Amino acid sequence: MTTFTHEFSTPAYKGRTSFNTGLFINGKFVEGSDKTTIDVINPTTGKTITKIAEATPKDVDLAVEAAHKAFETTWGLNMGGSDRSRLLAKLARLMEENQDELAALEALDNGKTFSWAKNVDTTFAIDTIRYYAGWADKIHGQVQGDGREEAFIYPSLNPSGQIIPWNFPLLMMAWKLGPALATGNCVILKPSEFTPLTAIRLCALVSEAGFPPGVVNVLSGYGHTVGAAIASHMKIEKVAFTGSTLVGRKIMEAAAKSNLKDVTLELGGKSPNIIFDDADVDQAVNWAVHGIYWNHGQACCAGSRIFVQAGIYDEFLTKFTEKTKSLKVGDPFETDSYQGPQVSKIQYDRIMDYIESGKSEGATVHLGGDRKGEEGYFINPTIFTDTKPQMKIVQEEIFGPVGVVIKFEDDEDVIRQANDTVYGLAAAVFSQNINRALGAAHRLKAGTAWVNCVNQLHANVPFGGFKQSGIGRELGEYALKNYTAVKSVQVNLGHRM
Ligand code: TXE
Repeated sequence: MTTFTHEFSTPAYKGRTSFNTGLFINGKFVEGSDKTTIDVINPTTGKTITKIAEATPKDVDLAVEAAHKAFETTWGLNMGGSDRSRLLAKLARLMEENQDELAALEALDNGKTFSWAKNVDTTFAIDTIRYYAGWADKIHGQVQGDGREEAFIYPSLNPSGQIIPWNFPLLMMAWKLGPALATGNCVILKPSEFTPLTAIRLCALVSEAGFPPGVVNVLSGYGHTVGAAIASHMKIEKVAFTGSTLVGRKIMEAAAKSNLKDVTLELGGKSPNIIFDDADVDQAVNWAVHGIYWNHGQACCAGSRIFVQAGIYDEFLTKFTEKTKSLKVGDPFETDSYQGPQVSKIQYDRIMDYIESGKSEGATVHLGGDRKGEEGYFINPTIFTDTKPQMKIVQEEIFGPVGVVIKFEDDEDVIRQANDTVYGLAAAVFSQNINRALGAAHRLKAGTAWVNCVNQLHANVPFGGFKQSGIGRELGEYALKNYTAVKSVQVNLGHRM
């Protein structure tokens, strides 16, 4: 079994990490049943960082068995909410104590900057676990009755499968683990094969916090093998997935064809960011830059279609271009880097193909459109103008640092264009007229509508998509519904037949 040891000696972080890279099943690190491994690549250099154990469907069976056993003995209805709360709070504290190391691992295999990983990803992940620690002893049902009978409606708990992507590895894990563990579920979680390091490292903290064996199982592996085995498993009663719409469909199909397990999906987006002519232009520029370039454009809610009203279009484009030029693209461990490499060669190629398609369909590359440097998967922040509504770069999720800036004339037209996509994850509007802004927010078909801001996410605010951006909501009280099933127990209070 392999151990990953690494000495970080960078401007942003100095420190040592060393941990087992096995699968985490029933509270122990183990090899995969076929003893195969996966190479983890550093996107900054394109070189291998380490090898991790690769799970197979046989390992899914082992994890499911462990989860069922834990559910029947130490977890589920066998541990009270206040004890689950205490364990989650302890996990949050351990994450805080190891926050720099977790942020460094995130920067290493994902390529995001250490400072974003520390100040956003890991901080928000800790907040999320702590938020759900608060819920664990407040999960309750209802009592309803007509005087002759009382029906107690309370949650019954299922073991759940969770499949997460590579863009916010630790954060997506926290979004999934928090509500599942708070409600007494056991979990079989598959991290992305591109970014498994923080998920594996977190397992040691889960053990240290005192979660019973089998409650959290983490299986690194590929989607078409382990992910598919989770989605179609007959003894997993729920699957929660974040990733592409393409794979989301497969998950739903597998759930339907196997045991009709409950499904929640958080999928792609092509979010509109609408700047009306009465917006504070400088603020709108700052937010729009963050909207599209945050996390290298690899955010499902990225404001990738920037609609700007004709009267301020030239001023906005000039200022937006200047601000975008000022973003430093470089090593994620340099303290002044804003943007690191894209996560993988596959993702890099996918984005460059989109840039080529924009060019060949006749859009103008206003800025960027090329790679940065010779090593790793860096792409310069890119702005397209002169687009047409049906171009691929306007309709499809690029998931890279590529924004399209579109001029519009009137409010009606921009709402129609903004809603003209298969997605409906998020949207933003900028205006100093509150009636105009709220009116637009109301009519945008999106699970989240931001007014005079973008990419604001909080543990207590639900997040999820309309249309093909997904099913269900994560975060907030809503996410508890993803892991509970209502049971009605009806009690006869003396009514005789
Ligand atoms: O995603 P996949 P990819 C979008 C984004 C990106 C595109 C492709 O547009 O360019 O998807 O990225 C697992 N059964 N998003 O190919 O494949 C996989 O191992 C079960 C948006 O990397 O969907 C990983 O753990 N699982 C998104 C997870 O699914 C399967 C974030 C996501 O990978 C599987 C990521 C299968 N058959 C990409 N195939 C967001 N909503 O934030 C793969 N997986």
